Parts: sequence; structure tokens; C-alpha cells
Amino acid sequence: MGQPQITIITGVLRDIHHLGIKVVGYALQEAGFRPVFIGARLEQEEFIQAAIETDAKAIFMSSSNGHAELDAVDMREKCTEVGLGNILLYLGGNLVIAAQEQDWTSIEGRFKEMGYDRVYPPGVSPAQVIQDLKADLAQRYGISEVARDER
Ligand code: B12
Repeated sequence: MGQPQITIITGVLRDIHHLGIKVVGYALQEAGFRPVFIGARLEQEEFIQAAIETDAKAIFMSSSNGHAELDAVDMREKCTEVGLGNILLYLGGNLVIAAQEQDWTSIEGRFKEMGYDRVYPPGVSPAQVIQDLKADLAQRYGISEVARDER
């Protein structure tokens, strides 16, 4: 038996584009994590409830309708209110409308100010995300090994 797997809640915030987060979910599974996909068209509270129920270490939210600045706001505060102030919050997808007319660093900065730990543009490689996640788990929780389920 290895160590228990690390649960990551994944899903789509308010919109329907679910292919990207599914791709990320498969990569998480391949890397030895336990991704729990909870669906699309979700409210923030549904991610938080799922994280509480599964003792998740991270929430991966996807948003591609271009309304993330409205839909994703206050998530960190809501997590803190229920005792999840430390949980890793990752956000990705097509976050804003007319992204090509904006500097990515400025888009990323706005979401980081909201309390997201990592913010990704479309086309990010799942390998990069997993590398970041391993680094963040080590730094925030002192977890340095991601065990596979050895059933
Ligand atoms: C397929 C698609 C659809 C399908 C969705 C099918 C489905 N169930 O998923 C359909 C046809 C249903 C659809 C509908 C709509 N769509 Co659409 N759609 C697309 C399209 C062409 C591809 C999206 C996709 O699946 N890409 C493939 C995946 C693998 O890539 P990805 O999503 O970017 O994910 C990658 C990364 O972003 C990252 N990632 C994604 N999420 C996350 C989360 C985390 C935590 C992490 C770490 C990484 C990560 O991982 C992936 C691997 O790199 C895009 C345009 C485009 N080329 O991106 C438009 C697009 C997303 N759609 C758009 C729009 C406007 C709509 C509609 C609102 C249109 C309408 N007026 O009805 C509706 C949405 C209605 C709603 N209620 O939400 C716009 C969004 C506007 C914006 N953000 O600027 C886009 C960008 C098209 C455009 N250029 O205008 N759409």
C-alpha cells in the first residue's frame, strides 16, 4: 500500500466547456493524483462543498465563456469562511473576452489578486500544471511524494 492519494476537485464554473478540464483530469490521474470531476455549470459553493467532503488539497476550476472575472470573484474568501483558507486554487480556460488584445501577465495578475494560486492561459500543457502542483503541494502542505493507488 502506498500513501493515500491526493484528491483534487475539478469542474467547470458556470459554463459548459468541459473538454479542457477533462484533459487536465486525465493528466492528474496519470500522475498519481485522484481527480474528482464534479460537473459543469457549477457555482463556487459546489466546488467548496465537494472539497470539504473529499478532504481535497486543491480545487481546479475551468471557465471558458469569458466571464471569469465576474464568476470567479470572492472564491478565496468563501473558502476561508469555511476553514479552507489554505486550499490550492487553480483557474484555467478562456478566462476573458478578447484575451489576445490584453497582456497575459495583467490577466494573470488580476486573478492572482483574487487569491488564485495559479492561473493558466488556453493551451497550457498539463505537464506544466502538474509540475506546478507538485511544487505547491510541497510548499503549502509539505507533501513531496504523490503515491499511486496500489490496489
Ligand atoms: C468546443 C467549443 C464549444 C462547444 C463546447 C463543448 C463542450 N461541452 O465542452 C460548444 C459548441 C457547446 C460551445 C458553446 C459555446 N461557446 Co464555445 N468554444 C469551443 C471551442 C471551439 C473549443 C473549446 C475546447 O474544448 N478546446 C479544447 C480544450 C482541450 O482546450 P481548453 O478548453 O482551452 O483547455 C485547455 C487549457 O485552457 C487548460 N484548461 C482549461 N481549463 C482549465 C482549468 C484548470 C484548473 C487548468 C489547470 C487548466 C485548464 O487545459 C486544456 C489543455 O491545455 C472554443 C474556442 C477555442 N479554440 O478554444 C470556443 C469558445 C470557448 N466558446 C466561446 C463561446 C462564446 C461559446 C458560447 C457562449 C457561444 C454562444 N453564444 O452560445 C457557448 C457557451 C454557452 C455556455 N452556456 O457556456 C468563446 C468564449 C469567449 C471567450 N472566452 O473569449 C470561445 C473562446 C470561442 C471564441 N473565440 O469566441 N463552445
